[in-house]
Amino acid sequence: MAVESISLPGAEPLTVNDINPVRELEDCNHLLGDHEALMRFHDEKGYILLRDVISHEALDRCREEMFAFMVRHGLIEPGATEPVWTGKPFPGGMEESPEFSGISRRLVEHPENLKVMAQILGEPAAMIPIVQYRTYPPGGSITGPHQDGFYSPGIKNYKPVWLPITNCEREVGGLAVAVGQCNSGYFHNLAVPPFNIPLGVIPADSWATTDYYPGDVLVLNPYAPHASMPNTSNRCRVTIDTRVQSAAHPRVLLADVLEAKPDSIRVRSTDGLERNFRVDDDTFIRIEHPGVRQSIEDYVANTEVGRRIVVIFDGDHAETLRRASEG
Ligand SMILES: O=C(O)CCC(=O)C(=O)O
Repeated sequence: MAVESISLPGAEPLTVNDINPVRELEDCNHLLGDHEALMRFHDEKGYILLRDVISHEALDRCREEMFAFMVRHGLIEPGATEPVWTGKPFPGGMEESPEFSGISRRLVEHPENLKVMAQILGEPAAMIPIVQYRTYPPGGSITGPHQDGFYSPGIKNYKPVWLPITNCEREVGGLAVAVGQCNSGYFHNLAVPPFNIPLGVIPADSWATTDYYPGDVLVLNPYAPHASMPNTSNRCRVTIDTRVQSAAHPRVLLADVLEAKPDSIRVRSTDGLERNFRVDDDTFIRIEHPGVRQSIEDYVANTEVGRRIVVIFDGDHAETLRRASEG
């Protein structure tokens, strides 16, 4: 890896408005069944796009469940078959709402979908209880350019998966990826908090997008710069992004806190086992808010017994302690 991160004091951040995805993402269905070739594509281009591989039966249920949330919040009309926006403002910030709890698990753990996830991982797959559910109306939230690995250290043997639940043509604001830009380390600017990717470091002509449809899966390399595009349609963007991990060698577990100490955390994982992990300055703690790092003092003071969290671990070391987004 050439660079670990960059430092450009005074640099302007790259924004979604600076991105014009002139290229088209390529689909990788022809590489299914040849995991080495699939990974070569992923390692070189920074993504895997599979078309129409997710069970439609599971997607139909998922869409119904997400539509029920959207009707409750006035985003779409009752009985809507397309996510046409009512015009009612949406406050946002509900990507990890407990109202969605279980939807992603039911989708990912559908037997047909687990087979697809196993093809992506190259081994049997299990869901990771970190999920964002997006129901973005036109003109709503946009995800700025970033690389996932910069914000999620320590997760190994896993893959992030991004799933359109309803049609997500480019005007609905799907993801754009800077193709082939996953082998230069992190572009995030350490010199300027909050460490956005600066303008001018990613070739403008590397950005690609496509029209996404239910059944497609986009997998992102942790070093691949990506961003969502503005939604200029009359429909809401309905997508899920989650992660899948090795079933045999999981590195992420869902657990309830038994004791939070400055140098360790004792938890009971959902399989009933009690486990102890070391906590130190290298532990990335974000239990209160998924996007804000906490100090050890703050975590000890605020993490109550019984709190459900996600532990990302390496042996007995807690790499990340995160708010659980999925029960
Ligand atoms: O869907 C989005 O807006 C962002 C998704 C994303 O950045 C991801 O899946 O890593």
